Amino acid sequence: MSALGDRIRIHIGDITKLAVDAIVNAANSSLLGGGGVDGAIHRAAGPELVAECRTLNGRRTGDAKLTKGYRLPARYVIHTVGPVWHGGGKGEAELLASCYRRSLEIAHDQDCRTIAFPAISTGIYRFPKDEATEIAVAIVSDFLRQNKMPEVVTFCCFDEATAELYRRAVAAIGES
Ligand code: AR6
Repeated sequence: MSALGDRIRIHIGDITKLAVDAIVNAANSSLLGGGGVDGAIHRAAGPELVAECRTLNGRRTGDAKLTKGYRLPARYVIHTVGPVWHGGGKGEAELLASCYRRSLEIAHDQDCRTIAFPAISTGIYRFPKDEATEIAVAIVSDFLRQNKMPEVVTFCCFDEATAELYRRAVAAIGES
């Protein structure tokens, strides 16, 4: 199997454009769409996506659920519900870690080779970006060490400043 560093990629851009097996959506507990990356994914996937989401009856924070990708280049969407940041004392870090873990478990069970994550909870839900990045990189690298699939995980960053946080966090696991 290739080295851990070769299995983690950092991309700057719009996650709805990525032709990977699965993209992860930073959804809310209704799973019926919203703003931010969620809105972009629903617009790009078309109305069939919300129709399938209506059959799912929502999800709890920290959990995730798979749907098809419809008009997206990605085959699947894994909808996960990140925590709203309330200052850090309400289990936010563990709930965010659970979003990454559950999404990876679903991708693994679905034999996805490639998966892309947005920076879950760091927009409308206000999770501090540096701490969120460390959690994302730690959970993904642990999972990749223990599993062959997914082969490659892409962190899809919407701006250069976020990408720089990911570069530093990925470099730090290489040193540990
Ligand atoms: N591609 C990649 N990243 C994106 C894109 C995109 N097209 N659009 C935004 N981002 P957010 P949250 C980045 O607010 O904080 C929705 O209403 C963005 O810069 O989308 O988890 C849901 O329905 C930020 O870094 O998600 C929920 O109610 C990151 O994606 C709520 O927002 C996440 O920002 C979830 O809030």
